[in-house]
Amino acid sequence: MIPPKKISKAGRIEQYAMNNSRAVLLLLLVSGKALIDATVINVTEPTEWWQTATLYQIWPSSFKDSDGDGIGDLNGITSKLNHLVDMGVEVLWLSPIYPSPMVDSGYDISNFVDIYPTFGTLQDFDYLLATAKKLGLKVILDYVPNHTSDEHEWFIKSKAGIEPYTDYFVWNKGIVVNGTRKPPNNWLCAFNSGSAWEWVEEREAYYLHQFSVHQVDLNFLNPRVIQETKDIMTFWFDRGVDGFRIDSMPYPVEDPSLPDEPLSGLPGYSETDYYYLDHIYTKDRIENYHILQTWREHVDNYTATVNDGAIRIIFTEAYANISSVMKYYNFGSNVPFNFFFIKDKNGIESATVNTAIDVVNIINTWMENMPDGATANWVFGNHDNSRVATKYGSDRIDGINFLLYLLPGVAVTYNGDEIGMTDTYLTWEETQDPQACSTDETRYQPYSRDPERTPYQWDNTTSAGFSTNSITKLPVNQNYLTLNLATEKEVDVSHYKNVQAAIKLRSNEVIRHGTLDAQVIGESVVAFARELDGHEPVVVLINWDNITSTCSLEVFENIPDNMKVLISDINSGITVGDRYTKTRIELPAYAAVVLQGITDE
Ligand SMILES: *[C@@H]1O[C@H](CO)[C@@H](O)[C@H](O)[C@H]1NC(C)=O
Ligand SMILES: *[C@@H]1O[C@H](CO)[C@@H](O)[C@H](O)[C@H]1NC(C)=O
Ligand SMILES: *[C@@H]1O[C@H](CO)[C@@H](O)[C@H](O)[C@H]1NC(C)=O
Ligand SMILES: *[C@@H]1O[C@H](CO)[C@@H](O)[C@H](O)[C@H]1NC(C)=O
Ligand SMILES: *[C@@H]1O[C@H](CO)[C@@H](O)[C@H](O)[C@H]1NC(C)=O
Ligand SMILES: *[C@@H]1O[C@H](CO)[C@@H](O)[C@H](O)[C@H]1NC(C)=O
Ligand SMILES: *[C@@H]1O[C@H](CO)[C@@H](O)[C@H](O)[C@H]1NC(C)=O
Ligand SMILES: [Ca+2]
Ligand SMILES: [Ca+2]
Repeated sequence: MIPPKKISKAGRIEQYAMNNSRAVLLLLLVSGKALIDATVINVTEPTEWWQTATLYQIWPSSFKDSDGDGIGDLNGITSKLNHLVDMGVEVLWLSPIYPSPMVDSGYDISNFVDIYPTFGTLQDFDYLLATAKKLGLKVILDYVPNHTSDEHEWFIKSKAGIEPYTDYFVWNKGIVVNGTRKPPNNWLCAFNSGSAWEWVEEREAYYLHQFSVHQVDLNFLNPRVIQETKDIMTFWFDRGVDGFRIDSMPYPVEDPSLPDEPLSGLPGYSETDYYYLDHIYTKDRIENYHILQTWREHVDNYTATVNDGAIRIIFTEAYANISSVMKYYNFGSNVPFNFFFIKDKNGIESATVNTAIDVVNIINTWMENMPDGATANWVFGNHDNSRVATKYGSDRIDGINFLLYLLPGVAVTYNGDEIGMTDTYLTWEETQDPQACSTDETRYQPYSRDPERTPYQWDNTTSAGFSTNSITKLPVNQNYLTLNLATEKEVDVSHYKNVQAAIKLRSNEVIRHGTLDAQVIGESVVAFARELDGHEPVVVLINWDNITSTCSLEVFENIPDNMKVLISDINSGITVGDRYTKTRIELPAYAAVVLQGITDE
């Protein structure tokens, strides 16, 4: 879950068309942007499995359809778990699989302890889990705590005033002004449709919904609600999951005194638009961190009770500023997702990633703000944002994957990005995302998340091998005949083979815990060195711009004079095994390479 998109879905390829380094320099001077001081950053030696994990996000309705109804399902996922093993990933993260009226793609849950029938049954889930364990994969579920579907039994009973559900949600009688009843304050819901309060005649009160009117906010000040959330986690741990990715951490708790929120002053928003207000009483509240801490304690208590030596993890999602995000580390999140390659510093606008300097700044800002000993992580795409190939351009796919897999810490991949899948164009009639459907034919595109949610492209057969049905829930991208996994496995060089090679390199001690030194070198080359005493260093170079760039590795300490190519971007013309002297490396436009030092010979 993500706050609604702002007016434009900026950050797409046109933003990156800057192909003249002079223009870049000029732009930098004008905007006053500068490179954060480069320093060599120490990386703590990992002691637990998750600290170097590769996390693979599966969007269940579009991964693999096992029964030909055109919709992905659990048995389909199970049948394709070998793909994760082949790729080299270690952890599977499933986006919501729970029963839901599907008002918001399953993020509106009507039962937290069952499976959406279209996806399968609890038995199918157990089989998926058992198969995953056999293959050595860990499994993480999405957990969506802040609200329930308005069809959830708790809400139905709460509306009717049946105990103990009466106070499971945030109810308020509102205020009467000149004989007319009004909501208690000016809070707006995030779907740009006005008030966050909805009147229920049966209960003679308003309920709070920070998102759609069908997503009812739970009352986290009620200890019973907290207990319910713990019981839900226990239910899935008992079945064998390894942890949770908790959705939208900034939203569970609001200020209980319900004060009006101030105007944001942002231009271009009408009174009913979410960004018309500054959400100081409904987002990023300190109480959310305390709830996270309770969940952490619950998870650790569970582990202590079953005493099986397993390590259970909590990853958290929060689009917020860097200090708010970093704080989740201190309150029990193993890894708060790093979205700064996706969203800007406030977590609202698209990230600015125009230049090599932007890239290096995002890396160093994260590393330098992390608490001591914490584990970094990198995210370039997900179900809420444009695909990497579309956002960064197809010329940069391999370079982005080198960043993702060879920077220290956890790498998070969204299914399909490993083969360079692109956003799919959908007509207004084909569009299903409620965030887009609530707009109109003339402006739905920037709001729609369907383009990044179309079926996985397995091969060149019917529906890209996703389904035996030629009609699928979301349409298959027409480029599947050439862009698919089978083809990428068959040819000698492909994005997929490079991903496999990069993931393989993660078991090298240098990548596991070598130091990190990230800098811009040459005209516009994103460069980072990973070094560890007693091991050959690894250097990654990504020419960010559309010009040939010549660079030298002398800025890095202790790099040997000669380097060889371990992995090279498929369009670069550079061959694996090629050698370079460190003082002069010429990189074609957009080329990306992974180099390793050669000291003997
Ligand atoms: C990194 O570790 C080295 C060796 O332990 C130490 O000398 C150096 O001060 C550390 N650097 C930072 C930035 O902590
Ligand atoms: C209440 O109604 C009176 C008379 O119509 C009007 O002058 C006043 O502004 C109203 N107050 C509010 C708070 O709307
Ligand atoms: C609350 O619901 C909205 C809408 O689904 C979501 O975006 C937000 O992140 C949710 N918060 C939590 C904590 O689940
Ligand atoms: C964890 O267990 C301890 C000791 O049994 C207990 O005091 C504490 O309340 C538990 N915490 C949670 C979040 O359940
Ligand atoms: C980050 O967000 C928090 C919570 O909204 C706010 O209190 C803090 O001032 C912000 N920090 C910065 C540096 O903008
Ligand atoms: C379809 O894929 C197979 C295997 O990947 C390949 O051998 C065949 O040539 C492809 N056919 C077409 C029409 O692209
Ligand atoms: C890169 O530059 C070449 C030659 O100037 C041009 O043909 C090509 O379209 C450019 N590519 C991009 C992605 O801007
Ligand atoms: Ca199906
Ligand atoms: Ca809430």
